[in-house]
Amino acid sequence: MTESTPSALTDAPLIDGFNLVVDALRRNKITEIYGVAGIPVTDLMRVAQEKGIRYFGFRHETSAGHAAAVSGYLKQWPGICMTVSAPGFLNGMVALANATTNGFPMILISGSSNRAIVDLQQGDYEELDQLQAAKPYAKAAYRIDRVEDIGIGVARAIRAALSGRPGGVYLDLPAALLPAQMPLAQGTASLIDVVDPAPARIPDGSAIDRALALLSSAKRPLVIIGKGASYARIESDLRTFLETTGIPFLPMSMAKGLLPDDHPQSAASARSKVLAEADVVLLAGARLNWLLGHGRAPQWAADGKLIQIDIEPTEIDSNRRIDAPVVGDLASSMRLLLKGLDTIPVKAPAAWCDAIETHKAANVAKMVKQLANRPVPMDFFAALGTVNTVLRDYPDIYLVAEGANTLDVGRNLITMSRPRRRLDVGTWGVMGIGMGFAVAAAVTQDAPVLAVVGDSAFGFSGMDIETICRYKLPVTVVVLNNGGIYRGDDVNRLDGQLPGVTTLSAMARYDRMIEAFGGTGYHVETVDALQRALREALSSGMPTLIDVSIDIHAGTESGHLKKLNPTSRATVPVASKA
Ligand code: ADP
Ligand code: TZD
Ligand code: MG
Repeated sequence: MTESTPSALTDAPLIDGFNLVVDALRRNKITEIYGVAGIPVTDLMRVAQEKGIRYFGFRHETSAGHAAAVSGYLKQWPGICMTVSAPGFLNGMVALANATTNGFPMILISGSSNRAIVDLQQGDYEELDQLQAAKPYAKAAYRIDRVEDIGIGVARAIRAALSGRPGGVYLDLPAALLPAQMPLAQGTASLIDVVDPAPARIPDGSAIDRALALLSSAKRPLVIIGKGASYARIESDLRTFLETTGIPFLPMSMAKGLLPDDHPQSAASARSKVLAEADVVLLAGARLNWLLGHGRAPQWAADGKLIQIDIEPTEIDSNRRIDAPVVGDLASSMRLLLKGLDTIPVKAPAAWCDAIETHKAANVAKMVKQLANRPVPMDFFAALGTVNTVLRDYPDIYLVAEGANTLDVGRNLITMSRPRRRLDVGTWGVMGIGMGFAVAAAVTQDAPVLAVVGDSAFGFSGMDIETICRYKLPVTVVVLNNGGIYRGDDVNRLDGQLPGVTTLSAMARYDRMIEAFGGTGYHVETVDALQRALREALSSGMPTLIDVSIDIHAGTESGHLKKLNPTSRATVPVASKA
């Protein structure tokens, strides 16, 4: 950790790799690092902390990685996760791969062992060829071998994470690099301030005209808003575009709140109808992956036409023909579409909007009836409806969501009114984002956070409530405890006394876990008790966990993904053992 040790030969002051890495990060607006300490990065973390970067130490690298990823999503700037070699690195890889899949900019920086020994597989401490291991799952992967290349290595990582479709970048720092020294003046001069790493990509004028012409011919137009639009922060122009044209919109999960869920043009409560009937659909930062039935029948009208705005040219035609591709960044594209309305006006036909309105009203009435129930034990509707009631008083709260029924029912019931406030399992449906996302939302947004998680989902990152308590973050965790993955009433088909495949402990008291770390716990069994506990938790602004007892028979196998699990044996009667 030498910043100014004179060189024996020249007397010139020296700087080491520890300081150069930290200086390179600081010069590029990195203000937080999430990680788990150990050989060879502990001192790197200490130098970072010494020089003013906030360091958040986790209990598991996957949580730290998820924190870095969601920090990237919220800040439009790479979040940094730092891990030790081999096992720590691999724990972080889940988060890096998830970031790449979702388009979140992050950099996983990992120390690595002695290259000469690793490459000959001679059995070094924590031996692993990390660069090769990272490559298939990262948007880009680099190793910095020489101290004079630290500036370039960090610059490349930042640019790769942010440019085009953002993603996860791996940066390998061999242990020997960190104490290596070079003259201070040259070292400082070697650092790079990254300029314009996410340049605008202006779409062609003809692409804009083609898109508008198609929209203006539509009888049943629809706009689908994805998390690319949330990331690109286009809420203002998007709203003007939608309100000028009157086109109904459907937000993808993490795009909820970009326009308020209660906006009159939201078609969320008529989702199946609009997908099946729309004749022209504009995709704004959303991919036609499994979450949208690949854009195909039976969910979609087979003869509908599509417009897709995306920064990634190869996304076009990936699942279905795109009639009017707009390859460009969403901010520029939306600005040009809006301007283009002067010459090519677009107006959604009233008959279509009225039909959606009627359908919505019927669905909303059904939901209101369902929400009036207050069963004991609670089901998912009662619990999540209550969460929604309380959150009306907290429109700025960041909501983290994971689980199956907890996630799916919550997505429908919990309304969002501000952009980028809903953070969830995203494209992969990955469990374990909970505590990491909550930490990063709390520390980067300086705002209260509510994590609503299934009891299984909580288990993947639950130990990091200790992290939440240690940093005294304003995070409330609501665990919907139905004693299982999906449901708590699975049976062991061989021996009914033993747990079934999806069974967890229904009598588990997750609230007592947070008490062990100095936080506040509640255990609730009724709607009223949940409402009271949640209000107290949110007004305290302190780490709190509410264990919510849910009927073990509530919920469906695979949540809303039943069709991906068509041959489930969950409902097949257990064969007699006689
Ligand atoms: P969702 O899960 O909400 O449907 P996806 O992650 O599938 O969203 O899609 C997001 C899309 O947005 C990706 O294809 C990505 O390339 C694109 N995207 C991300 N940032 C931008 C941007 N600034 N401009 C244009 N497209 C973007
Ligand atoms: N492992 C990982 C990393 N991600 C996954 N998605 C799964 C396993 C499989 N899985 C799901 O897809 S949802 C889920 C698992 C284990 C948990 C559902 O149970 P829960 O939610 O208690 O969190 P509900 O409310 O009981 O449905
Ligand atoms: Mg559960």
